[in-house]
Amino acid sequence: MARSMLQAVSTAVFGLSAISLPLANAAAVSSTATSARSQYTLPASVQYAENVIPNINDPQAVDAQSVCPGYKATNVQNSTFGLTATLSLAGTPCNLYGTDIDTLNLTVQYQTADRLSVNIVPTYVDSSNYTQYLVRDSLLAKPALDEGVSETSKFHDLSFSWSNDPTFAFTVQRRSTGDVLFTTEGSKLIFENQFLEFTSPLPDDYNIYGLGEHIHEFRLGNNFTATIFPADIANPIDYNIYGSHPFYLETRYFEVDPKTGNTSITTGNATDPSKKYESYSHGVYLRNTHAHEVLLRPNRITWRTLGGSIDLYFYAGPTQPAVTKALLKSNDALPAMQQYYTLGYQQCRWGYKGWSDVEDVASNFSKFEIPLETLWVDIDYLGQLRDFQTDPNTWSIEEGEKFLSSLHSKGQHFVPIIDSAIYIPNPDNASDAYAPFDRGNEVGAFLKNPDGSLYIGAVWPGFTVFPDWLSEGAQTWWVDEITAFHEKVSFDGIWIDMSEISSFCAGSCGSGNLHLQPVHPPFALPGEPGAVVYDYPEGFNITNATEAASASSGAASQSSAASVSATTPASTPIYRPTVTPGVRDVNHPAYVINNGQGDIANKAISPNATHIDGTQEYEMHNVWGYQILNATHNALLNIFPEKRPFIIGRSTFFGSGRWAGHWGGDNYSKWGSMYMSISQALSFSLFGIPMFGVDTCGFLGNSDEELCNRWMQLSAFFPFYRNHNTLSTIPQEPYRWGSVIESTKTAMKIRYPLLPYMYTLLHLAHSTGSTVLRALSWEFPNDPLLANVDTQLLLGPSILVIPVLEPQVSTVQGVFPGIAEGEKWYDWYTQTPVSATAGKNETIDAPLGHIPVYVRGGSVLPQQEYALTTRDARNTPYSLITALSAKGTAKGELYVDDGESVKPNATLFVEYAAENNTLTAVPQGAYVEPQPLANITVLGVPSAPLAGVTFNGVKLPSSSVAYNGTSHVLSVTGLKNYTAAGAWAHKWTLKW
Ligand code: MIG
Repeated sequence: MARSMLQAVSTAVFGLSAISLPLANAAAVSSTATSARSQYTLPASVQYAENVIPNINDPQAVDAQSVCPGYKATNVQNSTFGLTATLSLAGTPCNLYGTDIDTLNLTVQYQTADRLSVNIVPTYVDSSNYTQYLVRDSLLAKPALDEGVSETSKFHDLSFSWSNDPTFAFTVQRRSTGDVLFTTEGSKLIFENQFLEFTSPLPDDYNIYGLGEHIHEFRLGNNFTATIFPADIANPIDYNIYGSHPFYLETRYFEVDPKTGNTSITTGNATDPSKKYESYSHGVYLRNTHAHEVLLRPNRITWRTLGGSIDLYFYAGPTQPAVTKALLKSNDALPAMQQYYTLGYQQCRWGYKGWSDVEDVASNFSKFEIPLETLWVDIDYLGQLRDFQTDPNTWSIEEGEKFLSSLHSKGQHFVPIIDSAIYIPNPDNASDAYAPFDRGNEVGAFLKNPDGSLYIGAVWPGFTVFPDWLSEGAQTWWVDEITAFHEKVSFDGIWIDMSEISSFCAGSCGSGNLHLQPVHPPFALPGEPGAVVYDYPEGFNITNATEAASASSGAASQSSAASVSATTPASTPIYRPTVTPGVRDVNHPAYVINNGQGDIANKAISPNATHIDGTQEYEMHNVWGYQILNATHNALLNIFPEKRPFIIGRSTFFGSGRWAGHWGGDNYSKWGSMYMSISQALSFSLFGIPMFGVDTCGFLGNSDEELCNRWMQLSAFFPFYRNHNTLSTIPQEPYRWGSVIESTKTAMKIRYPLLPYMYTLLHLAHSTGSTVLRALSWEFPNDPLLANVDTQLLLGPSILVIPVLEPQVSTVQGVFPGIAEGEKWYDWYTQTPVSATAGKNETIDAPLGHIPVYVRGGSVLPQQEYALTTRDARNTPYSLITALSAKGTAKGELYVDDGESVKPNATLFVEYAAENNTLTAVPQGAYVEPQPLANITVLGVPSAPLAGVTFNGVKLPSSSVAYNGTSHVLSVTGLKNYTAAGAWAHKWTLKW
């Protein structure tokens, strides 16, 4: 019989020694306004369940392929749109990591011309022996069969075949190339109640991207285990972090025979400049909410889940944009349209102590004339760290009201954090009342233990309960609480944290212990004794030798002193769970995933926490963060029915983008974190969450001038642009260092003018599934050399950024994609073409304060002027940059609306096209944009326009036209008079 986790934990932590719970040392007690007595600190051991060894690292782990029987298909029925069959266990059950399920239903559907689904579920899904959770369609959209498509498979680019020799296997092929995309041929299908496995060979050096959420290079490589299980953990390389995105994009490069046009597959990066290549991309999505992991090994991919079903979708592409668009559309996962203001600069930190602190921050931004759009506050503002109440002393409602109305009047915005866990008051202390808990509890809003009692974990405020999003009560309660809170604090958006869902103790550690409330977390907070932050970025020892020396001696003496911080006791024996056939043990699944936190109950609520419908966190953990974003979206719509909700959430699932954006979580003030931010952003482009950014200048550890200088510039090209910092570290707002003020303005003088372009990209992402930040390999799919590039990025199709990602350098290496095919790149600053060699890493000048940015020839970029808020920027005239391709052509587009409405009553879409020395703008739509057009700059004009320049047939005065014969830049100014009704009120033509 499995050990009860609840019991194991409470024995370990409180059991017989409950009375000897350590009293917190006075300094380690966080300030709690009303607590007269000393606060209890939870013991460190409370954080850990078992000491486990992940299967992938366990020499004793048995390979399911070697002992399990596989299945045989019978009763195969070809249907109009695919086939169905029964799969029966082909031998004695192996019961290796669960109980083998003897009969399965297979359903294959050619759902659309470019999508194939393979679905395998137990025949008796509801049998009490085989509790096998199938994802509800009401929870997560399910791609549907499009009956409008041809009934025969011959028009589909994907083909499905199967065999029974020696056991059931299936193969998905790309018909147009004959390429096998996925095949389980030669392996067995393993389908147990707590373990599923299917595996396919892959080409040499395959190129796979996605499978989030991890901190890893963009191209995942061929020796990586992508564990998919949300964890509250600072950004460890290669381990699972906050979100779940069980999707991958695979790109295969083929060599094209110049004579025959035939293709043959090549390996990832093998290129020969004399040869031509082309690529095909496809996507694979597993719709499964269980903990799982995907093993990327040389020439093989293996999926393992801890339950559920095989609900697989293959997307034919054959390009990345085609895969992403089809994926997002078919899963109802097109990203939310954001309000315009959310593209402005955002400032946050953990450690603003009151309204007066944030007032100071706001006034410093205006004093130094740095754009500030949105101020964020962290848990500091929460009264006793409890949601929906503010600290009455330094964060009074009255003072907040005054401050926020003045902030709003300046066109600025405010976003507070809301934590996922809800404080549960001390029943023995009448003054500890907490009404949000009572109201939620009354309507059954919280998760339970299997015995029906409340599941009580611990987070910031002390012991807490956790919303059960499957209960109707939780949904309405959450909306009501947020709505009521907005009446006190008029926020503009919401930041959702700790939604993995995190808990600082394993098991329901608060059960029976509420009299100790409020309790301190079982570890020291940053800055508390033993956790003083002495860390600085690499290079700090060179730029700030004296401070670096004193920090390192501080660090040394701290680490030699007895540390308050908790670690798993090394002496705890490793626990290897075993299988009892017929028994489902959610607390100790026999297959141990490679979770960065160890046991799946560590730093998270336990798998046996139970929902209203009987499902448990075991099968729902991966979507807790997805559900809170849905509920929060509903709350914001309740408050602002007409406005697009602005939410940034920490834990996401594939599809969360329809409600929220995401930030990269607890990164480090280190150069490596800045580098990884590019891969993170590109991955989230694939997951349909373009509203992405990371904690600029770094969250954990102290930042420094050089790192912050470079990072403020890089993040300026990410849709979500926020600087955030942990408690007790040195301040890192951009105005803290002279050179950072300058570099920030330099970058913002590119970002703010480009906001119309960025907003258009977001709109296109929202309406079509295209991406905002792009990998070079997506825009230039025929160059295998780009498959790995994650040190550069593209903002839309037209802006190339090559950032410096290391300290103490004044140059950066970068490649200019497409040169071999005649692509032209213009330096943003000089507006002149770059001379670059195809496939070569060029050395580019990049002294501190300069971020290399390039415009792609063939682009028309709509711009407005730089201003300190987006409101002011939107009230400035437009201009256009037209960067001509080598052929003298260019195109571009602009989307405009009121910037906030859920359903704008009018929109405007402008298309630009240039050829033969003529640029036209063709508007469509009823939205009235009053701003005129001031200037047009054309880059790459070979010779002076001798016949002059005309605008709509009217010859412009020579004072309006300047041509530079050296730079080949044509500047047309003074157009306001011709466009007084608005830049895009009518179609117009410029000829030169
Ligand atoms: O574990 O609210 O990722 O951005 O500053 C710390 C305090 C809890 C984690 C978030 C971080 C935030 C911090 N929170």
